[in-house]
Amino acid sequence: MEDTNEYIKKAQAVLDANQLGNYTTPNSQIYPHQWLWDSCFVAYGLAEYQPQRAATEINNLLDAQWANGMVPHMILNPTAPHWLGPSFWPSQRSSAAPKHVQTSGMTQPPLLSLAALNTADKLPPAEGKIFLKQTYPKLLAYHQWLYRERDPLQNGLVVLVHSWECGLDNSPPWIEALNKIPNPLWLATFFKLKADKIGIKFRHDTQAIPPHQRLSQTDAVKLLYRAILFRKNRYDSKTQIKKSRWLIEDVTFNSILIAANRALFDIATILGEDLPADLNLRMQKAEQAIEELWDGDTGQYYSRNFRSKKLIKTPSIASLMPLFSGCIDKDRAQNLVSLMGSATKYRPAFPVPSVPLDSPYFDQHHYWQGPTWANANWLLTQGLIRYGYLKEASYLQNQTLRMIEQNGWFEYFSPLSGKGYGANNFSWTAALYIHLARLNIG
Ligand code: 2M8
Repeated sequence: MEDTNEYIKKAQAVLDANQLGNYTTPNSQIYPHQWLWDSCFVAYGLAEYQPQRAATEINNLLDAQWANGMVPHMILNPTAPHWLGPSFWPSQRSSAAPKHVQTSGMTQPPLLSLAALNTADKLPPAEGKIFLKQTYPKLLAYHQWLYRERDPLQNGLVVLVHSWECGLDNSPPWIEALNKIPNPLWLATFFKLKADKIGIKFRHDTQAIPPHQRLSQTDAVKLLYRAILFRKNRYDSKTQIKKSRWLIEDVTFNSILIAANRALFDIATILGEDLPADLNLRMQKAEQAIEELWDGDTGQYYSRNFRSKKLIKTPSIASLMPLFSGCIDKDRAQNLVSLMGSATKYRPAFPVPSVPLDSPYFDQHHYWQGPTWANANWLLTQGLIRYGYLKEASYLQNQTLRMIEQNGWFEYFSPLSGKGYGANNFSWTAALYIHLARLNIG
């Protein structure tokens, strides 16, 4: 058996192969742009051996920051033929978009402050401080944008306008909420005539990867249509929140944001700065507001429909993510750990499946509706460590490493057999392999 160092070298080769100038694509063929949370995960891996490249990765994200503070979820490679390229996202429709680069019009889970703090920690001390000094105002503006434009009720929970923002594109709670909204007549007719099926031949992901492993064509058309509606509103959050019915206070996103708020606070402290009082207040509110997403009957957290204010009680891996926030109490954490250990739900041979095994949605091959993902396992490992569940964290760390070693650098894996699916040579799998392999849980 090859030893861990050999695998780390292979992981580094994956990250090199996917490097494109100042950033690392998730996979150079299937995902030829820069993605926000992918690059944050990549920065965690890079920081272990090339912290300067991790800093460059983060700086490239921040260089595309919009004037209102938003950091876009995709920074586009103008020459790549891809369905979500510059012609799909004419970011110039918003006056807040940067002129020197083309981007998407929405954001993604806000791991940035965490990744920046971790990178600074791995740089030589003086360089780390300079890096934080340069990035702090931008990180601050990003957190301010999230609470100013996405928390309209000022309750501490941020609202997402599209499932691409939560990163778990076709996760059952999001799809279920979407399916409750009637389609306009032309789209309903389109589906009735099965005209959406024609498009699958033109999707470059389904040309390279068996279609049943990818987002279904019906879901893909619906997600594209919802993004186009946001584009029509010039990516203006206020207008979208006023008009759209597909608005969700997402539990994964808000859990990550709470952890990132704490990192932003730490960065401010290192620099001798005080966070603005109103932001501080909202950050405190957020830590209490996550409790509104708790459901006592089923003993887990859920995302909430912003319009109806009802929890979307469809189980998915998102229900476990408040462990990452670090702000829930010990009893709640214990509940989630027990849930994660349940053999009929989240504990197959290669945990943690993106939806529980007993869910009607569960399909071991199908994108965010069953497979195990390295980034979700990494978030949960960090959460378990935060709450002192070291045995459980080591188990998850080991299973994740073995799964990747035995099956390759895939985008996602069967939780039952460990077999890899989706894109191969996937950056966050490689980067998080490196980070997890070096993580000393004790
Ligand atoms: C997937 O999302 C993009 C759209 O943003 C896509 O479907 O093309 C998701 O898995 C997302 O979490 C990820 O960041 C992105 C790139 O890896 O791919």
